[in-house]
Amino acid sequence: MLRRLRTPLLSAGGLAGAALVDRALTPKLSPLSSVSAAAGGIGSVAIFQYEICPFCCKVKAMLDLHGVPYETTDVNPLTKGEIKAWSGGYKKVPIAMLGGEQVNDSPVIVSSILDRMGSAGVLPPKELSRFRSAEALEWAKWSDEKLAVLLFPNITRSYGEALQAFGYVNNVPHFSTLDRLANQLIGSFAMWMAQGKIKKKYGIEDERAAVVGAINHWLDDGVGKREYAGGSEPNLADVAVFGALKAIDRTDAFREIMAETRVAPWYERMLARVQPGRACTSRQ
Ligand SMILES: N[C@@H](CCC(=O)N[C@@H](CS)C(=O)NCC(=O)O)C(=O)O
Repeated sequence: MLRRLRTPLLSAGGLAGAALVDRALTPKLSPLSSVSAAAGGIGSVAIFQYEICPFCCKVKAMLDLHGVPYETTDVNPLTKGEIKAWSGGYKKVPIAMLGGEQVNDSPVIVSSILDRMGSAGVLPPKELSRFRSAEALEWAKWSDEKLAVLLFPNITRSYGEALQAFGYVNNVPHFSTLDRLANQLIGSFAMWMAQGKIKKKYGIEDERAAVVGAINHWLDDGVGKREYAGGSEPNLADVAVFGALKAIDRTDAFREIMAETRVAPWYERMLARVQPGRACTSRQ
C-alpha cells in the first residue's frame, strides 16, 4: 500500500496513486459551470483547486487583487473525480477554465489571464508590464520552484501537522463524509510518509530553518525597503509569495514563519489588498 501512497499532495506527482476510495458519493461537476467575469471583461473564470495548493492560491490571489470574479471547485486529492472525466489526463491542480478553454499549469494560467486582461483593456499596457516585469517573473519562479517546495515538508512534519493541513476537507461542501474521512486519514498519512523522501530529494535538512531562511531572503532581496516587491503596488512576485503562504495559513508552520520572520506586516498588507471576502481569503 505504501507504494501506492508514496507521492505527496504538494509535489508534482501528488496522490494520484492513492485513489483508494470509491467516489460514487461525489457529485459530478461540470467544468463549464463558471461565473461570468463580466466585471473583469475577460469571460468566465473557473479554477479547479486544492485549498492548500500554493500554485492555486497564487492564481486566486492574482484574480482577487484585480477584482476579477471567479468560481472555485475543490478537487478530491484522492479520486480527482472533479477533473478526471475531462482534463485530458492532466492530474494536477490548478486547472483553469477560461471562457470554456482549459488551461493547465499555474504560470501559464497567470500569463493567460493577464494577456486576456490586457486585450480587454482591463489592465493598461504600462501596468501589465510593471506587474509582470522581468524581475517579478524571476521572483514568481523562485516562489514556485524554491519556496513552494519547502512548504510540503513543513506542513507534514508529523501526522498531527499533516492532519491539520488536510483539515480543510471538512469544509468542502460537495465532499461526502467518506471523502472527508479518507482524505483526512489516508491523505494525511501519505503526506506524512512522503515527507522524508521529499526532504532528501531537495536536500532539505531542517525544514523550518530552510523556510524561515527563504522568507528572509524574500524580505531582504525581494521586498527590500519597499512596501511591496512591486514598489507601492504589488506585482506578480508579491502575489506568488503571498499565495504560497496563504495556502498554509491554518498550520503551525505558518504561525512559526510569522513569529520567526518579519514577514507579517508585508503579509497583512497583501491580505488587505487581495480584498477579503473573495475565494482566496474566505473559506468556501
Ligand atoms: N507546475 C504546476 C505544479 C502544480 C502541482 O504540482 N500541483 C500539486 C498540488 S500543490 C498537484 O496537483 N499534485 C498532484 C496531486 O496532488 O496528485 C503548477 O504550477 O500549476
